[in-house]
Formats: sequence, C-alpha cells, structure tokens
Amino acid sequence: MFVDKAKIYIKAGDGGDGAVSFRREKYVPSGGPDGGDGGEGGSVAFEVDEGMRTLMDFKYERKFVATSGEKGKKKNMRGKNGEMLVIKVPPGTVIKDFETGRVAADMRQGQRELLLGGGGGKGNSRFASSTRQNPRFATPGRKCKGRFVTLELKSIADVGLIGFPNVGKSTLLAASTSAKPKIAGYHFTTLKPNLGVVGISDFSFVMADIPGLIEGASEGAGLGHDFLRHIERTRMLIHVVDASCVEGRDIVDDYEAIRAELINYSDELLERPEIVAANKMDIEGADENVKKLEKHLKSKGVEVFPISAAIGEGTKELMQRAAAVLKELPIPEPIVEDGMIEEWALERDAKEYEVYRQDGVFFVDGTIVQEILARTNPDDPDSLRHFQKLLKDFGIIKTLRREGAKTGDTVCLEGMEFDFVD
Ligand SMILES: Nc1nc2c(ncn2[C@@H]2O[C@H](COP(=O)(O)OP(=O)(O)OP(=O)(O)O)[C@@H](O)[C@H]2O)c(=O)[nH]1
Ligand SMILES: [Mg+2]
Repeated sequence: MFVDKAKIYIKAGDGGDGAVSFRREKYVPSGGPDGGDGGEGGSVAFEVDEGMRTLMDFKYERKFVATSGEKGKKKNMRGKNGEMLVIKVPPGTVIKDFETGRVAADMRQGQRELLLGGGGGKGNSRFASSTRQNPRFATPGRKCKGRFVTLELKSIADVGLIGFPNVGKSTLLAASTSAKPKIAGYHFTTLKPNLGVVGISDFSFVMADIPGLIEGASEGAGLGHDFLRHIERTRMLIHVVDASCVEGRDIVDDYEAIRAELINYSDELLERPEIVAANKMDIEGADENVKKLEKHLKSKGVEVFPISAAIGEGTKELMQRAAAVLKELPIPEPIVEDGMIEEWALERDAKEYEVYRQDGVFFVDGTIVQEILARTNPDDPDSLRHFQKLLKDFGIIKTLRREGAKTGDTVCLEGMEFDFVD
C-alpha cells in the first residue's frame, strides 16, 4: 500500500555529563580540578529529498534517536559532541506533534532542525574559585525528551489530475511529461501519485496523476481520503472524464459524482480552478457525449477540452490552457506552522516552578527544580552551597519568602526536604 502517513519517534541526543577529576602529576602536590565539560547531544533534523515520493521507509524504521554527547574527561578535555541525525523526507511532508496535532514544519525544501540536542554539563574545573579550590561536583548534561511526531505527505503539485479509475489520467501524464506511470486497462492501476513536469515554452509546472476516485471517496471508499489529501495541495485541477463511456456510465453523472466527493472532502476544493479533459475521443460515440457534457457545464463556466491522450491529440492545447490558468494564480503558501518547534525548545529550558503550602510545608515543584537537584550532590558541602545559589538565582528563595516561609520552616523540593534558612 502507498504510505502517506507515518508516526515516528524522535529524540535529540542528551548532553554529556561534566567530569569530576583532579590533576595528578609528578611533583605537583595538589593539582586542582581538571574535569572537562560534557559534549553536546546531537540534534534531530529533517531534510527534503527530492527523489523521495512516499513515506514508505517509515513503515519499517520508526525510531530516530540522535547520539548523545560524551562525558567530559580529565585534563579538561571536553566530551565529543553527538552527531546530528538527519531524517530524509519527500517534499510536501508536513510534520505534526502527535499529541496536539499542531504543525511543526511543512517541509518544502532544504533542511530544518527540529529538536535541538541537550547541552553538555560543566566539568568540575569550572567551579573552582579562590574560596572553593577543589570542587567535587560537576553538572550533568541536559537530558532531552523524546516525542512522537506524525508525518503526512501532501504532494506539492500545481495541477492535479483527478477522475474515476481507468479514464486515462496516467496516459495524459505520460503524454505531457517525461514521467512513466503504469498504464493499464483496469481500475486502480495507479496506487500512488506520480509527478511529472510539463514544459510550455518558458513556463513549466508540476502535474500529479492521482489514483482514481470513486463514489464515497470522501468517506474513505476505495483509496479515499488518502488521495484527496494530495489534491488539497494542488493549485488547479484537470478533471479527466472518459468521453467514450465504454464502461457504461453517464458522462454527466461521472462528472458530478467526482465533484460531489471533492466538495464533500473540503469546501476549499469548490473554489479550486478546474478544466475538464474529455478523453478517449478516438472511440466512437465520444463526440455525442462531449456535447452533452459541454451543454451541462456551459452555465457553470467550466471549459471542456476534447483529447485523446493515447495518441497525444489535443493534449498540448490542454496543457497550454492549464499554464495560462496557473500564471494567474497566486503561489501557494506553506502550511502555517504553529510555533511547535519553539515550544519544544522552550520545554527543555522551562524555568517554571510552582510553590504551594500544605500542612505547614512549602512545596516547590517544576522542571527547573528537577534540573537543580540533578546538578546537586547532597553529600558535598560545596555542591550544596552552589545549590543554594541556584535557588536564589532562579528566584525560588524570593518566592518562598513571599509565600511566607521563615527560617526553620520545612521546604519540600520535588520530594526532598530541607529547612528553610533565610
Ligand atoms: N482508446 C483510448 N484509450 C485510452 C486513451 N487514454 C487512455 N486509454 C486507455 O485507458 C486505459 C486506462 O488508462 P490509464 O491511463 O491507466 O487510466 P487511469 O485513469 O490512470 O486509471 P487508474 O490509474 O486505474 O485510475 C488504458 O488501457 C489506456 O490505454 C485514449 O485516448 N483512447
Ligand atoms: Mg493511473
């Protein structure tokens, strides 16, 4: 099956921890701290690969974790950085946060970093000062949260070829571009959109052959919704009908049935410019059918181009008209992003915390508290002093005071209790 939606797990690399180490050299009695910083974690980036047409690869590989930064080393050596993980996606891939459904990126071209790797921790040599000559603590690297994202492929094409199965959409694509879609006399020959470039003198546009639609497609019948999603992104439609009516259907009914599915799927498609290609004109009886359709469409102002895609008749005129229509249409905007990437980045840097009082105990909860605790070695007096400084720097002491905390009160930081000293 053609996969145009996938759910994957992505995680940026954690920052490496800072090292605790002391110089030990011959003839140097007290060498001092020399623990290096941890390396940075690798980021997760997405890159458009123009050659990719489906999200098929993500059916088998679903977990993408960038490498972590290495721990700091002695002699003030920094840990190695993690490597950036680049995930290749086809053009037109929309990346969404799985939980909220909000858009993180609409990949059209180039590369975008979506998840930043965690920063490395600081080695103990960073904490040396005149009053603290031998710090026995270092800070851990920042750990990154993994998350699920949804990838949705919405092909980017200027023109979408739509219509019932077997009407000759792929034949028209093959006649007008260098694409080589599969063509055969049965329904659903095309199972995924094929793209081709149409060149009209100095103008060119991308045309997509979309798998055949049937009645109920907007509710998921046939290949249904999967393909209407691709139509959503086109700028105009060429609605292909089989003028020979060899399959015994009525040409006007066919036309209206497809229109109904489009509109049912999205009101926006109602506004999309459309021209009709009445195909298979080489077959007897086609003339009459075309007249019938033209009469039906006259009042709606929809143009009908009689063609015979199999022998390339009338196709050039049709493409010229499509080019003329496209020239008048605005260039489509990428799907509006929802500030998701910024939020992911902020989440890592969240400085928020909450202070509340219960049974005389002051509770402080929040990611920043976890961060501060993770950086603290409770058995080390220097580290504890540093811990107090961090509480002050982040305004937690001030907030506690404002909430009424006095010297001797119990404060519970993410489960760890201590006495408040003002
Ligand atoms: N006589 C005649 N046959 C045609 C013409 N165009 C296409 N066909 C035939 O119609 C059949 C279907 O053509 P396709 O191009 O595969 O049709 P499609 O609309 O892409 O079909 P699906 O991919 O199944 O939706 C093939 O046997 C073609 O050879 C034409 O202009 N004249
Ligand atoms: Mg086809």
